[in-house]
Amino acid sequence: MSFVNCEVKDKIAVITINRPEALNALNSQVLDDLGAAFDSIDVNAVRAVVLTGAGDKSFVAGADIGEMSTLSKAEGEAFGKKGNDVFRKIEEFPIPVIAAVNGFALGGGCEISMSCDIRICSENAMFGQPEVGLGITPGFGGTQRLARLIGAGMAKQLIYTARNIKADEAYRIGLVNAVYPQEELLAAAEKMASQIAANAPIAVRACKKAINDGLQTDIDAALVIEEKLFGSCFESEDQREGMANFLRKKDDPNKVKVVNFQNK
Ligand code: CO8
Repeated sequence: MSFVNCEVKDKIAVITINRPEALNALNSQVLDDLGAAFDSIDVNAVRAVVLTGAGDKSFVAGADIGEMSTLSKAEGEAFGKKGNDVFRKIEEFPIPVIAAVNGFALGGGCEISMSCDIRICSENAMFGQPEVGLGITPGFGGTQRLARLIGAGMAKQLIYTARNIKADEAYRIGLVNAVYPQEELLAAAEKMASQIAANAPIAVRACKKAINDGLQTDIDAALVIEEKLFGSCFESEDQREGMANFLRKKDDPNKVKVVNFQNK
């Protein structure tokens, strides 16, 4: 039995962490199942992924505290690496991943949302890094990604105080892009995924790589990364068709306005 469901429809995959009895907390098996779910996606057929949690209360309430409670130093490090490897897989997944945060996103839950490209959440969502209250540091990338996303000062405040924040504050500090009523969240995430899926997939993937790789380096090297990926788009049929469509539209506004990009 898997703790993670993956459903593919119309070029969109919806991955649901399904352990609602523990508020979708991440134990070793959930992490393994998550990795396997991402591995199972055909990134040439699917163009965007939505990641969410089962139920209407929790996205992910953190790493499994029961499982962590007896770890030794070496086991703690190994558990941290296990989570980091899966989260890095998500971060570097070739196609965009949208986190639809449908409730608690605490500790490892906040951290997994930050390994996604985009976060949107429900009005009842709650974010936080409560680890220091448990005697540990964030261990699935929280100290690194939170500081990169919302700035070091705000990240340090949230991590040192272990204070949880509600959706409106998460929106105000830029941790999430938008807040929706719970019942509208998944549809909003799927709509965004469809908008992404309608664009040229090779170009979208190149944008993700350019942003991610560029953020790891200085601006001069980053611009070279962009130039190379930009150049590579000119080997694609989708570039030729996308631009030809624009020029056709200019000649005759009644000509086809939507390109059916072929991922070639
Ligand atoms: N781990 C294991 N079980 C959990 C977790 C969790 N993180 N969160 C909730 N559960 C379980 C509860 O134990 C409970 O199970 P049971 O019914 O068997 O008693 C069930 O889920 C429902 O939870 P509650 O009854 O507590 O529900 P409430 O609505 O009363 O409270 C809260 C909801 C506020 C979310 C509360 O459950 C809570 O505080 N949970 C823990 C949140 C937390 O501290 N998360 C951070 C964990 S640390 C972490 O994520 C570190 C990541 C890096 C690890 C690196 C490893 C080295």
